[in-house]
Amino acid sequence: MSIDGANKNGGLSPVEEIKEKGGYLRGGIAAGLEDDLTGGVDEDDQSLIKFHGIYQQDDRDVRADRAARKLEPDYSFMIRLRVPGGRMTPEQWLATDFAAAELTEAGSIRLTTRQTMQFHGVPKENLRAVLKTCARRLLDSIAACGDVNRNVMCSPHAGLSPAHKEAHDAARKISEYLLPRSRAYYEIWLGEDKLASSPRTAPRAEEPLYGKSYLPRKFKIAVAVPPSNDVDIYSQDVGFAAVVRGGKLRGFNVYAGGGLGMTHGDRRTYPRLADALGFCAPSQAAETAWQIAALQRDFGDRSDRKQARFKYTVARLGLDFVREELALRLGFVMPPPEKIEWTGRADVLGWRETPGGWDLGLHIDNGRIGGALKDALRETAALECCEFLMTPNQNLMLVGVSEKNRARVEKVFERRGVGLDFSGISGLRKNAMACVAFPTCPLAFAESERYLPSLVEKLEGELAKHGLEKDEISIRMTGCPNGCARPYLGEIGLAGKSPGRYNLYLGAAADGSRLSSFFGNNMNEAQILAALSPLFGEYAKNRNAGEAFGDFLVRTGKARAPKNAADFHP
Ligand code: SRM
Ligand code: SF4
Repeated sequence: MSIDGANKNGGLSPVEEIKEKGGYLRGGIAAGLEDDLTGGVDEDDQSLIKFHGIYQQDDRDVRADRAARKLEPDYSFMIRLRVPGGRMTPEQWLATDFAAAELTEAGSIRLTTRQTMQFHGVPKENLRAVLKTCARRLLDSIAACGDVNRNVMCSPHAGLSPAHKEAHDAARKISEYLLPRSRAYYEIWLGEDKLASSPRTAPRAEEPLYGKSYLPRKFKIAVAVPPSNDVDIYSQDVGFAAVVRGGKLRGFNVYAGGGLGMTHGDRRTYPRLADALGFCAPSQAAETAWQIAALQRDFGDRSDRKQARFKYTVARLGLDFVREELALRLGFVMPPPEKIEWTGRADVLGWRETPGGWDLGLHIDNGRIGGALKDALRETAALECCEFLMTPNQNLMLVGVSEKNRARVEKVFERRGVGLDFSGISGLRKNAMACVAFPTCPLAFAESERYLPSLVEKLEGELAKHGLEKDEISIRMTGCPNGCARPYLGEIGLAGKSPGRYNLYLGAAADGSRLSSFFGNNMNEAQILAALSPLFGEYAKNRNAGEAFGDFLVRTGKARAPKNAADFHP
């Protein structure tokens, strides 16, 4: 089977050629770093540099003004780290805090929806320094972006039970197993000698999984530990859900073909939930992930990047084909998935006692860490009294704090004026997520991170009229339909259409097992409030006991449970 086997619709997409000619992710990146006539890098290298976890961006707030003054856009770079399962040591946290403070223009850290962090505003001349700072603490950004397997997510709390710990081990193993083998990252960023360190010359040996052209598109994997579906397992290209019996990990249910990105006005694109493929033992998880990625490598569409995600491959080939092909590659037929149950996706906020000590769940508004909060976290890290866990909800957990250290942590936060009592936060704010969007994201049509908090405040006013302040309702906003904050899995989802305007999606299941569907087109704030307020009122009056908002909307016919691509478009 050839690596470009899926190219039957005509020419390869331009990115395919860039990858093919890139010499295993090297291209002209190293030379481009030396070019001080521009703050950016060559166009082809902008594609290749992503595989190193780096995006070239420009400040969109000043783009028009600079263009009018005939200046180059205000280029800088975003670096996204690879942190499987979101776990960091205090030493690692300190390194990233230092890098953000000293080596970036933004100065802040941005936790992402896939349990890692980004640095925004890294000038070209500081890229190496940031990556070297991280490397000293065994952190890297390899494959955090690009057409490869991305950061592997895992229900964050490794210390809750032995099964949680095993799930984390599996996530780490999958991440390592599916890493690109090219030494390009070490050569370009860390100064490793090319000849000395790259004795392997045969192409397939350099990249046994990916080959010269890597995957047709990004590829995402998560490991969940039920009953929490915090990782949104059905949105992943491949999901592993831990099957735990008698406190022991028996294995994983395997899901495949999820993904959320779509394009306004293109009905061939749509969000899709992953299907259950079967069950595998813990020892089979990494190989299963590898073989599913290999299947996508061989059958994914390399001619049209809008159809290249694995979800479209699964939809095109059918689940039976995927199962049979996978069995051939794995050498065994997966037994059927086992029974598991989901209860929700939210993080536990505040202090809670666990077998490994005290945990502190911190609500972080849209994952942005700066100012006093950043200072408090740095001082806490310096105490070396806990692990730092980034959650799939853009929050942070400090875990494994002893009784004595709990008082020290509290003092740090008190001194910095950062509250630790989250009981006053509304259920909506607690379950709110926004993608980055402006000013850094080149694909944003509308604000997201900078706007959601004020919209939530207005919606809180509406909820209060009906006594719903404490009800856990999820709201997720993105600045475009790509779905980076998983909006189509929010009970209320908003996807940016143009400045100040959003498409509204409603009716997802609170446990992430059902997508929302299209509800309203190109709505401004007043229209969004006018659409949601009466629904809140009806929910307060007519819901069944314990019924979640999304379920209520679908049961009462206010929102549709989506059946096909048309349900996501106006
Ligand atoms: Fe995303 C592209 C930010 C999670 C679907 N995403 C981007 C870029 C890199 C824009 C670009 O291509 O130049 C954004 C950078 C903005 C910035 O300035 O930082 C961006 N995505 C993010 C993050 C930081 C959002 C956040 O607020 O946390 C998340 C980083 C995750 C990570 O750590 O790896 C992020 N992106 C997601 C998710 C959610 C997930 O993976 O759980 C999705 C939907 C799930 C999926 O992949 O189907 C997502 N991002 C996309 C897409 C649409 C892909 C598609 O299938 O069509 C794009 C655009 C693309 O790939 O062409 C995109
Ligand atoms: Fe950018 Fe769109 Fe992703 Fe938001 S959803 S970060 S606007 S690509």
